[in-house]
Amino acid sequence: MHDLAIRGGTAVLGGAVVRCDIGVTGGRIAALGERVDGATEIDAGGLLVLPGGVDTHCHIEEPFPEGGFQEETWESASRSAFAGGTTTVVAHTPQFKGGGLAEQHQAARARAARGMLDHGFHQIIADPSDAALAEIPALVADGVGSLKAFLTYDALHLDDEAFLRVLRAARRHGLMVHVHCENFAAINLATQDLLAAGCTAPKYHAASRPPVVEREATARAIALAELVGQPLHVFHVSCAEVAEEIARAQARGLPVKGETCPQYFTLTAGDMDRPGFEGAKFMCSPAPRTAADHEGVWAMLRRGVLDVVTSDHCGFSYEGGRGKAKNGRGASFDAIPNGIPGLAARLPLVFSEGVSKGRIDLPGFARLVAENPARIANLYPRKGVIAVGSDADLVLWDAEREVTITNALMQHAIDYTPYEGMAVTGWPALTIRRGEVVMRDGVVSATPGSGQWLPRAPRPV
Ligand code: DUC
Ligand code: ZN
Ligand code: ZN
Repeated sequence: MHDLAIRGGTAVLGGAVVRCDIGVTGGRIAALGERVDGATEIDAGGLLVLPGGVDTHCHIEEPFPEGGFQEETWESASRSAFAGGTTTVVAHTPQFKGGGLAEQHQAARARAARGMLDHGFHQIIADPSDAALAEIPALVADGVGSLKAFLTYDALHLDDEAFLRVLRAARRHGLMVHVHCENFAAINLATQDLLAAGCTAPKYHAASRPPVVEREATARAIALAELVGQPLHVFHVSCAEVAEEIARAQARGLPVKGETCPQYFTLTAGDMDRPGFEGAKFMCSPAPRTAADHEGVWAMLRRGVLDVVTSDHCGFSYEGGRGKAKNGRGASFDAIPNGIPGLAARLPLVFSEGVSKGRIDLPGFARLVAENPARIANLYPRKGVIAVGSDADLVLWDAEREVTITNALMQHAIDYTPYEGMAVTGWPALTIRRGEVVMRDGVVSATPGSGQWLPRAPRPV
């Protein structure tokens, strides 16, 4: 007799789709079989049973260099994640130029401990001074398994020497490097030209950073990682032209992988050309591309060149002092915060555009949103899979349910969703985190403070 039995569902496990009961004891999957009994039983008849979503690219309650924090707190992000079937996230700890790592790391852990999501952190390195790099062993001992490098953004960007220092440090300590690839100088020059020509509206965000800006930085990041012998994970690949650089590296046998996000197969640069200031709601970097690029992204997902879909959840409300219009509704595109919320929408969008439209199969879906992110974050097999011994993180999924996305359904702290009005087929009915029902029919019930820190082991060096 298990603590919990999930009975009569159709589970996606072991690369197959099988009728199977699941027994949960002590928060872990303890049995998979035809007939499993539990002190509590959940009827999953007519539903799919999927591994809980693992979102390895989120920005939650991050502090800004100028002071203050992002609006999305760990508690609101947890609600949003559970509403959308995600149970584990890896978020970011900042480093400010001239600043250290340990204090920020401990503060980020304290904030995350107030939420309900199981979580880890990527440590952003914005200033790889000797002093900062000397702090890495203590972070590794505490379970930080990865570094994050930005090749653009004023406050964060690394030049080649600085990026090489990050790659070398990661190699020394067995850490993964995740990288935001866009050419900083090219964006700066294009932005100056656009502003001088009076082109200030949100839609010019896309013009300031076309695909070649992303492709060049991706090729450069790969080459520098090859030089150092360091595995690399390219974040938020926006189109096939960029993914081709990853494919070429993979064909040469290099340990380079790539992720994409739902915005790159649902939104376009045209969304930033909506009337007035509305386009700001769709501004993220890299910029959304074209409808044709959506198909290119799917082709790269099917080829396995890109094998992870995360949200890059980074919410800024439309209204308010920390939001998109913080510099006014007439602000030029370079003065509008970059980022869109997507934690809750991720699984429904990948399922609907992927499985419901016949682009990928169910095991492929589970790999993209759960197993592969867990693998790249070194959380597998504790997370990302339905298997005996794994944490009982599960989503009971109604594959037939048709839903029109609204902001209220997202349950985040942000006052809009870029996916408002989109129709999806497939929706989470119930989310289970470590054996506890944390969302049923849209009602989130987890207790704040119940999320667990997930220490991530370094890879052997
Ligand atoms: N781009 C990023 O690189 N990070 C957060 C949000 C965004 O749009
Ligand atoms: Zn980024
Ligand atoms: Zn990001």
